Amino acid sequence: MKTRITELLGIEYPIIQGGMAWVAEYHLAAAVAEAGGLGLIGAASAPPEIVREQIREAKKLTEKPVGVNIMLLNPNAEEVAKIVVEEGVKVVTTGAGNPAKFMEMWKNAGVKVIPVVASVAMAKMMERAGADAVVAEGTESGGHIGSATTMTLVPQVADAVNIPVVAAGGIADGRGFAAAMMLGAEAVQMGTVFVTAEESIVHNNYKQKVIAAKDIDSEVTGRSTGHPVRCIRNKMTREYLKLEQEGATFEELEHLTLGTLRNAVMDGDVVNGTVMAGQIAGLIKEEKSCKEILQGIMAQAQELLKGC
Ligand code: TUI
Repeated sequence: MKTRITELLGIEYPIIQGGMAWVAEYHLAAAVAEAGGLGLIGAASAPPEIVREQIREAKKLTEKPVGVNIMLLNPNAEEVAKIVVEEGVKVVTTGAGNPAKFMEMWKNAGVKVIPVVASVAMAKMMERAGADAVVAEGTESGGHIGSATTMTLVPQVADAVNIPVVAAGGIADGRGFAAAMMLGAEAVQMGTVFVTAEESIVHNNYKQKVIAAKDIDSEVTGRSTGHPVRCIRNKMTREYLKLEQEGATFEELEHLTLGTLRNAVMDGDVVNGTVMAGQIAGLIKEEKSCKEILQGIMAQAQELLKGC
């Protein structure tokens, strides 16, 4: 399937892997790239030199394009922004902020820039700043989220900008992919389904927690702090939401989640850890390879989109 996104990125399928903190490391990114999508290394809060190392390792595993996601809340974002240029990365996505100050450097280096946005205003601002495309990310997504749903955000962003739009949030199969195309998207970005991929290095407890999740097992912590984060309900979210309801301070709440995503992903602590995942976790029933995930989605979507 050809869209402006497959042409822009030189990929076979219009599917982008989310730049998930701790999860989106080079094995997963290379596997998605080899399967025909755009794999991403999630820089998240990693030290800049680790990001450089990850980029180099990915290149050893695949010659296909692998991008980097830069999380703009990271105090090291500027250093990582320079490293992607030094390492010859061809595609950057950004999250949790406004990447305008890095745009000129990236454009001069020929890097394709795809900011993740959660509003029409931000999408328009990114187009004006020179973005090549935007990811319109709905509140169904895992991790740090905005408030608009994918169903409402994607068509509004598609109407507001001329650059291609990638839909994210709540997509994990061919039906979601086809629906996104109907809403005006030219690609999808998915995170949660890749958490459970065979090539994903997350602890098995984390994968099983996503696979066991049902439709309404999702919670959002941090609405009161201005940093809403969607994750799967567990002991941590129950304690967090109770404290939040009781009017706990930002510091008290931060204390409860500091380092807990790492603990869940790396050590398998899915009781006190933060198990970030989107609302679509309930749809995911088994571990599959990235190739099976991409080919399954494309086959189902192409059948549904016949005649469209
Ligand atoms: O960035 C994400 N998802 C993330 S980042 C992350 S790491 C983290 N861990 C703990 C606490 C907080 C973060 C986990 N998940 N998605 C992309 C995204 N970007 N969603 C929403 C936005 C966004 C929000 C506001 C983008 C721009 C924006 O603009 C505000 C501004 O600066 O004007």
